[in-house]
Amino acid sequence: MKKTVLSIALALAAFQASAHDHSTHDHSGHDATAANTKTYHEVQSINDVLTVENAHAKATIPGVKVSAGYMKLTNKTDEPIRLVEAKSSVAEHTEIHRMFMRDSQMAMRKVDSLEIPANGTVELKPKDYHLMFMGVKDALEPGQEIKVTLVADNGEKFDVQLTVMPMTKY
Ligand SMILES: [Cu+2]
Repeated sequence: MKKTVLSIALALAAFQASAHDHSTHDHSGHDATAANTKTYHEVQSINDVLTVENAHAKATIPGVKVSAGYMKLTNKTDEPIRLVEAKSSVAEHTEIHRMFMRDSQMAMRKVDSLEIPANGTVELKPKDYHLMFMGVKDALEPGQEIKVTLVADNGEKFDVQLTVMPMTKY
């Protein structure tokens, strides 16, 4: 299964290589990303409904079983999409979170739903919405691909591939 996912990832990466824009990414200072740039998905057209860009997750720190995932989601339909659940086999619990300021400190909480406006976008990014992986089973290593299933309130599921990025990226 893992092998299948990887070969699809490589095929996709090759296919998208021509559209790959390096200018928006900082590739300096982390040699381990040589592998990442091969498997990194700039754009994943999931289906007629959703496009995902720049989906990535943080590598885990040794001994810490928590990670976060980020991506830009584009809704291609005339109806809003409400994501109510995220699932991944890499962690005991995967949740949709949002960071906010509380008493001048950053805090975060689980959100019940994340709305992608009709014909609009939402970005999961540091200090904002993100996926939270808690109870990560095996350390997430840079270059690894992990699958996350996003579930909408109408039951529709979207499988997204996230590339694990080195901690130095943050
Ligand atoms: Cu969080």
